[in-house]
Amino acid sequence: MTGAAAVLPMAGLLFLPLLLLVGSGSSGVWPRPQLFRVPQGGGQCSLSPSRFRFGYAGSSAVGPGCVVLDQAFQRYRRLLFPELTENDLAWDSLCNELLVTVNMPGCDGFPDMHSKENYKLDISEEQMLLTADTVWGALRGLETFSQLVWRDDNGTYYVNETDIIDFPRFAHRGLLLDTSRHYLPVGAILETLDVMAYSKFNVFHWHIVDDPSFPYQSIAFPELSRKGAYNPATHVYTTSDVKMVIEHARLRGIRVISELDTPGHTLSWGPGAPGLLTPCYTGPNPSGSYGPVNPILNTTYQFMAKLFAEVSAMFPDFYLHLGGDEVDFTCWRSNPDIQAFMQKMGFGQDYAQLESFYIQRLLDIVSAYGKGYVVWQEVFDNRVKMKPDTIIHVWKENSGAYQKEMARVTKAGYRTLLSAPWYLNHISYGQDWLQAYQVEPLEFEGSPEQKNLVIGGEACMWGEYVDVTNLTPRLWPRAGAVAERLWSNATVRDLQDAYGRLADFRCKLLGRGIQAEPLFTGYCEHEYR
Ligand code: CP6
Repeated sequence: MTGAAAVLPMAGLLFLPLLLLVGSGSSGVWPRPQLFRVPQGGGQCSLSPSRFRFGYAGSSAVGPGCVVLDQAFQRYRRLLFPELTENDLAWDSLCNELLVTVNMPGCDGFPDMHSKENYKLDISEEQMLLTADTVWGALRGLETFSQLVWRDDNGTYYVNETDIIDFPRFAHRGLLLDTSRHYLPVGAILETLDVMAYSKFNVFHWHIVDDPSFPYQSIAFPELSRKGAYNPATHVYTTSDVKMVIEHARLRGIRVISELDTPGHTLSWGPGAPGLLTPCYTGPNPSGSYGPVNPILNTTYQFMAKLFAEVSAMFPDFYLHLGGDEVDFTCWRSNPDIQAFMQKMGFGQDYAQLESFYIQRLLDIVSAYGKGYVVWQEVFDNRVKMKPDTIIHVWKENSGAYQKEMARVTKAGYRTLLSAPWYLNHISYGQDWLQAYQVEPLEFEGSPEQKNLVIGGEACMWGEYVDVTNLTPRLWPRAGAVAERLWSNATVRDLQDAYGRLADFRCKLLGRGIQAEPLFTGYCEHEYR
């Protein structure tokens, strides 16, 4: 038996009567490349850990000194040969060098929505070549290469003869972490970015603040975290923490999109920003509790302008996520000043119009800083006037209605991101990765032009029941199911094949020190701690 358990009886646990066979560990790449050719009777070639090198090809537009690749070479050497010691036997082999060619110059920038991530791997006994248009594509190719290398029972490393041409199906392949319901130490975020790179995710959506706590340490408004963080000394993200996360992500070809969700989900802002939130009323008197951001005050917009100026400069990505979800109108409704404003504006009893009034002003503020924005679907549902390049994030999962929402959003000409079927915080007994895997993001009624507006999706890890103790096993390997759906060809849907490769990917994660949970019964060739 090789790899994970060889045979998997699924009796009773699944609606699918599958008998799953795990392929040889060496052919498993997760997510599956677009074009993957293993020649008939193809050979295999040995690698000497102490001799092995990554090198820049002479024709490459980037070379030594390119930090993104120099550091990636070091990381992948360690991942490939974790037990490398000075005494390792060295031997000559033509597979002791992977030559990398990058066609376009540039190592210092940030990946963006339009970055090309395509690459080509030619592995034969004559040569090993990785070619990519950009350093970001080269990173994807290095990851694939690292998954092609395997070890026999004697501990010798091999790579099989292979041709791979690969590129992502969707440009935006995101993972949301919620650092408000529970604080996540920076180390846990950095580890998550590592595993995102292993599975070719390219967007970290940082839902950094919310009702329960405000861990973002603002320079302009330090009171926000001083009064709103769980612990203002320890449970905060300082500017240097944020910069560290952004650089760690950049070196892995991952964009960081921050979300400061307003006008709802802002209770933790209240103590540090007096006057920002709406006072709720019981009858004629303030009740002492607070609701969403107060949208009728000029001071609110002055505050937002200053805060978002800071956030726009802090996070280099073109896009900010502005939230806009789940605004509870009860408090607004109870407040006499808000009622009077509604009358004055002619909004009647339609509080969605008040929400739109707020969001439109916020969008104008952020646009003036030269940023684009992503918003949750309610902003579209409530007919807020938006720039045509706004991205609508579909999250409501009620009874399969998300397909209808995708149709409506794209029919209106907006680009869209899908998260509704991908809540990793939801768990159930059994193999719930299968549901996430079987989603087809383009399965809704619409023209080809509409389908083109689906730029990808995000797996979400909402934090109500998740902190650093259970984050990693709850994320991995389940998030991998979403990663493959967003990277690989739409035709890659074979559950039997996916099971084998995902179980194998999980074993590779254990080998890399990541506490990924098992899919089902079985074992890994090397049991790791
Ligand atoms: N927090 C915020 C949440 C959710 C949303 N926004 C959420 C609600 C219900 C489900 C999943 C997530 N926890 N700020 C909605 C986008 Cl099922």
